[in-house]
Amino acid sequence: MKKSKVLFAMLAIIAVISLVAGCGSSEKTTQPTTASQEQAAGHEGHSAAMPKEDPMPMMKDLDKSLQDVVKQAKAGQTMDAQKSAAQLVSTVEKIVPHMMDANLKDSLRKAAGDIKNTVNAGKMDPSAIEGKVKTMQEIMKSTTSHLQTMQH
Ligand SMILES: [Cu+2]
Repeated sequence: MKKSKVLFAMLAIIAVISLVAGCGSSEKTTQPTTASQEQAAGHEGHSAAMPKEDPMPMMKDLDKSLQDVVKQAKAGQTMDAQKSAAQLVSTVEKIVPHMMDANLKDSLRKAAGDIKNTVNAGKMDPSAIEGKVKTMQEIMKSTTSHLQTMQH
């Protein structure tokens, strides 16, 4: 009888300890949430219509997709280049809602679309996309400085 009581007490203690530990860890996970909520509030400051995301990491994704397209086109990896070009266009669509310059929006969409169409048409020689890639890079530079004029 005594032994089982001791065992029960130990189990109870273990239960309490794990409960306390559980509480501690859940408190920790709530902290990043409040931090991102603050960021979202700051973002809403410049336009409530925009998605609550930072477009700067998307610009990095865009640059990576562009580099992938060039690399894969040079290597003759048609399927991969087409996938990267599709990625390029979908990233542009995520960035566009953050832009407040209609002409720049159009230029960015057109430049990405041109690259996608060229790659999809199977024109894989570097000379076919070289000029379009340069144009895209110029517009990306303008887009980055345009986005930097806003608070994100
Ligand atoms: Cu924005």
